[in-house]
Amino acid sequence: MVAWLEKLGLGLKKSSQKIGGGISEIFTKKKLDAETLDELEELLITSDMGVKTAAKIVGEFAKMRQDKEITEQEIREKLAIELEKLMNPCEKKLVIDTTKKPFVILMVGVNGAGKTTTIGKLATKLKDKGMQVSLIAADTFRAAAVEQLKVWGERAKVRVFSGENGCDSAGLCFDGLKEAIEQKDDVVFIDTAGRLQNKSGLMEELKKMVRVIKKIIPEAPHETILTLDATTGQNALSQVEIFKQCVSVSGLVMTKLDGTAKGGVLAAIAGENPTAVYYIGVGEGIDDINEFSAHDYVRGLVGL
Ligand SMILES: Nc1nc2c(ncn2[C@@H]2O[C@H](COP(=O)(O)OP(=O)(O)O)[C@@H](O)[C@H]2O)c(=O)[nH]1
Ligand SMILES: [Mg+2]
Repeated sequence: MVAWLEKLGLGLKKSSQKIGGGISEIFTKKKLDAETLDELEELLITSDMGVKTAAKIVGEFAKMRQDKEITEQEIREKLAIELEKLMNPCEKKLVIDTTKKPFVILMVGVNGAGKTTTIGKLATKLKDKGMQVSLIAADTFRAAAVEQLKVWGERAKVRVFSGENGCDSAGLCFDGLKEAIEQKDDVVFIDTAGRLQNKSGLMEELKKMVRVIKKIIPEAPHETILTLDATTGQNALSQVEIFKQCVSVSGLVMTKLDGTAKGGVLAAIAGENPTAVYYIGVGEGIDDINEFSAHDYVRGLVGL
């Protein structure tokens, strides 16, 4: 756990430097007044927390006594408390119901968001817990995508179901799920394509995939996880909206929180389009992922 907190702190460093540095600059006169509140709001917006979330948080600061001296540390603590309150409802565990065999997890998200990598990381975790896991390579558009999933399958020592390059992804899901049922897999991850530049095409493909999945297992997919790349900042917010229009997103994984100053975007999502957050990723390695903890995340973000 300590190792993870260190990783998380390091990962969020750019974000916390921006927010922490901003707080130091704003509160040189150690006063909470209309001017500093405005500046704080601006800082939160430029830290990708979104207009609505920033206003809400600053509203809480405005309720404090404004004539009293306040230290930088107190500002950080207060910010962490308010952000944690906002984000707590999004802290959800990804629970695998083992009575559902196989438990089907559909991974969606734009190209490069980190779907395949996240599948590899999560498959490893579940396999280590003793579950029988398989992966379906339904991003059939690019040969490299299938190869990448196979590499993760080898690392995680789990079966990968794939078809011919360019084959129909829904058809592949159908065959892959039949195989998973025969093999009595506990969990199946379905990796999908994310070519958002052809939005309607992609969305139709995803919808078709879900229809086909339901033909085999009516209550599946049991989870539809949207993977978001933190470095895209506010764009992640519109991705949540777009994907929710097309599939029933049950939770999020936010990747690449390492090396970006845009870590605040998760607070924007919590404020504007609350969605369960299952995991956060802070690197490319197999262990660079952990369950989302609002408390740890917020403290890392604010630099506490
Ligand atoms: N730094 C960093 N890189 C990541 C993370 N997750 C994924 N990546 C990298 O992002 C790139 C795209 O990931 P990929 O899984 O192929 O995305 P996909 O197109 O959604 O399947 C790869 O180079 C990954 O190694 C993360 O949490 N941190
Ligand atoms: Mg991929």
